[in-house]
Amino acid sequence: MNQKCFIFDLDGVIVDTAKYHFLAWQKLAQQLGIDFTPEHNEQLKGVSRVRSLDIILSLGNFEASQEDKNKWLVQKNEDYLSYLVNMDESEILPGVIPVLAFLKEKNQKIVLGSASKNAKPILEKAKIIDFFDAVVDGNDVSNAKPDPEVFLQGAKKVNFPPEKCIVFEDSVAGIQAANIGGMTSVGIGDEAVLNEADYVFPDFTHIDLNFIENLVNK
Ligand code: B16
Ligand code: MG
Repeated sequence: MNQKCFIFDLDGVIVDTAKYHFLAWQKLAQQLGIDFTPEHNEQLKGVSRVRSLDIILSLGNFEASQEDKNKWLVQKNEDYLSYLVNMDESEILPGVIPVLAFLKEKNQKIVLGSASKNAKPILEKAKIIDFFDAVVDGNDVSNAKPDPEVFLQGAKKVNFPPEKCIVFEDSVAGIQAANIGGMTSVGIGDEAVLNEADYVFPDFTHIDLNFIENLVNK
């Protein structure tokens, strides 16, 4: 039986939590008098919480103590979690469930590889945690994407070599991480932005199950 390991990023691939990250960061930016737009928010996709704060502070040429930064990181996460309180399976991006169900039916390994420290509660709220054979998230890794650590840890958890892994990612850093890790990369989003990926689709509704089957048998 052909078996591969399919690794999914979370935000921007399975669910669109970027909009909630934006609202929470925007609230903090306003409080600090920093102009923070949806365009700026693009720079935060796939980036860790700590690094995201540094990017926002640099937008406003803002110097801050570590103590203040720690306080703001807690505040931002509390605000972010408050937006997730009512989250449910309706937040799953179109076309994702048929792909997960197909992979499950074909006995493929399914792994989550996300920078988010909130990944597990999000998968639970979306009622899809049972699809996953392993979850690696921001609590497990010390090196952020484009370092391949998150994906390599995921592959190791299910005992698969990188060359048998396929990564679905919406961020440039995530595609680079998959490539550096020696995995097949599938970009979800704009082809012009994700041009380093082996394959790119605008979203999962554009992914034919034959494409997935070909990856399984490659
Ligand atoms: P948290 P992903 C990333 O998730 C988000 O894209 C990024 O915007 C966020 O800052 C990061 O998770 C950390 O999230 O604050 O929940 O720990 O795309 O890697 O699934
Ligand atoms: Mg992402």
